[in-house]
Amino acid sequence: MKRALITGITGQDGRHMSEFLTGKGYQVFGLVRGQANPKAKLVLDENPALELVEGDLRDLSSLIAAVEQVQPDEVYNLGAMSFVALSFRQPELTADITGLGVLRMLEAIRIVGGTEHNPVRFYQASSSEMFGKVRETPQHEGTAFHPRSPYGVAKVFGHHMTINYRESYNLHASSGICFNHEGPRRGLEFVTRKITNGIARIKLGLQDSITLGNLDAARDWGFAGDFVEAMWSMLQQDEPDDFVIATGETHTVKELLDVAFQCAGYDDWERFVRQDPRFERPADVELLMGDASKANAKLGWKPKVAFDELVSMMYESDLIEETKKAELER
Ligand code: NAP
Ligand code: G4F
Repeated sequence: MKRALITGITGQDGRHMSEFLTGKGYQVFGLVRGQANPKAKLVLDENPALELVEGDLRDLSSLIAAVEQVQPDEVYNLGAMSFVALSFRQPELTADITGLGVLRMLEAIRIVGGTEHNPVRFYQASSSEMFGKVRETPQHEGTAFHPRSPYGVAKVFGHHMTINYRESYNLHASSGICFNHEGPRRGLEFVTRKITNGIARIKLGLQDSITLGNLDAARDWGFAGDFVEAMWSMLQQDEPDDFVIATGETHTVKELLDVAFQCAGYDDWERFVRQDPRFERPADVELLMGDASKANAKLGWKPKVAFDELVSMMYESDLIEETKKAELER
């Protein structure tokens, strides 16, 4: 039975990866931080086969202890301060968790090591935010980085550290340069979920509008469940490498609003949307669109869930969740 250690187990991708790897017959361990992490119960309820270990990406000794305890075959480093807007307000914390956290995880693996016949394989959650002010469209593995946020800069650091450990220590270390991926487990702070949840609440009469920032930004939005399959597939290759994971389609926030409001039967989203500079960033990434042809050719990966299906899946899930909450409050 293969053993996998997942950081960021309480996040969107960690929860998908936990289920996916358990389904593949892995023994799965998830790193949780804090003395009483409120999301620990949720992830154990979702996957009772999961085992939790304590540790924090800001604390090297805790990561060494976790790797010693788990003795993983594969480590998926999904933990991060992942909210771009917050990274402008807390840049040092972002550099520490999202940037230095990668170095600490790599160090923990290097120090503990695997066996000669069974070295640890490492996955780093790199990001399309690294392309930032994009130099070309679509973006591929060879496109130059120009990060536009403290988060993007921290991810570039983690990305290069992963390559450095691969080249210096012969570590099987791969990065997925993942474009935006979403789903019902997406945090409410991200624009897709903020919109689908807001529309569900409007439909139920619980709120009357949604307040947003930049509506012209365009993203390549895919489904998180599809993306974790690509991450796993990277660690099954003979050679480590870096791969863009994306759908190849791009949509503006306005297009997202159109599709999402239509799911709820509204044709006129402008009636419900307010704009507030509070939700704008000091610098934004205007356009992302990925070219995942390398992942398609080498991993046989392609996305299964289309943009409209993804938005509808999220809206329907939010409607059910908000209806349940409203009934409980009655
Ligand atoms: P997410 O939902 O925000 O989850 C982040 C996870 O990181 C949470 O489990 C969080 O745990 C954990 N974490 C935060 N600080 C930590 C620390 N100091 N030590 C240990 N764990 C810590 O993010 P996601 O969407 O699943 O994304 C997974 C990874 O992919 C992240 O690295 C993200 O930057 C990257 N990524 C995401 C996307 C995307 O579109 N989703 C695209 C490209 C790259 P708590 O519950 O304790 O806060
Ligand atoms: O949903 P977002 O916050 O995602 P963003 O910034 O693209 O970052 C996500 O994807 C990255 C991959 O490219 C990940 F690395 C990262 O961890 C995260 O998962 O914002 C998307 C766009 C932005 O241009 C933002 O300015 O939507 C725009 N937007 C407009 N109004 C808003 C809002 N974003 C948020 N979160 N909230 C708004 O009210």
